[in-house]
Amino acid sequence: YPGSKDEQLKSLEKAGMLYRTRTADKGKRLRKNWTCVWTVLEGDALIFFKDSKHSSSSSAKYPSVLSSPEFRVNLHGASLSWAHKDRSSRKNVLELKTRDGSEYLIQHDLDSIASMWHNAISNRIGKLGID
Ligand code: I3P
Repeated sequence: YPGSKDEQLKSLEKAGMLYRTRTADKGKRLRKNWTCVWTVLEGDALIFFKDSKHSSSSSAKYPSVLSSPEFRVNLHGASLSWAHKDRSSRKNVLELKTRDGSEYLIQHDLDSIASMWHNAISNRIGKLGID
C-alpha cells in the first residue's frame, strides 16, 4: 500500500544503459572488460543484462529478448563511491564493492546520468543497511 517500504523501494527503481566492468570476483583481481549493458536497480539488487542490442529503444524495464540476467549484484552491505582517477582513464566512474569481495566499475559519459546512478544506488544501499 502507498507509503509502505515496498512502495518506497519501487518508486526508486531505475533502469538504463551503462558501461560496466568487473574488476574483482570474490577478492580475485580480474582484467577489465568494459561492456555496455542494460542495468536495472531493483529491490536489493543491481542487475546487469548481457545483451544490450535491443534494450535501449525498449520502454520495457526488462527487454523481452533477454532470458536471464548476466549478473545480479547483491547490494546488502555493499559500498559505492566515485572511483579514484587511478582506477580508470574514463570519466564519471563509480566503484561498487560488494560484501563478498567483488568489485565493479560503472560509468557513463554524461555527468547527470552518472550522478543519477550514484544517488540511486547509494540511496538504496543506505535503505537496505538500516534493516
Ligand atoms: C585495458 C583496457 C581498459 C583500461 C585498462 C587497460 O587494457 O584498455 O579499457 O581501462 O586500464 O589495462 P586491455 O584491453 O589490454 O585489458 P580504462 O578504460 O578504465 O582506463 P588499467 O590497466 O589502467 O585499468
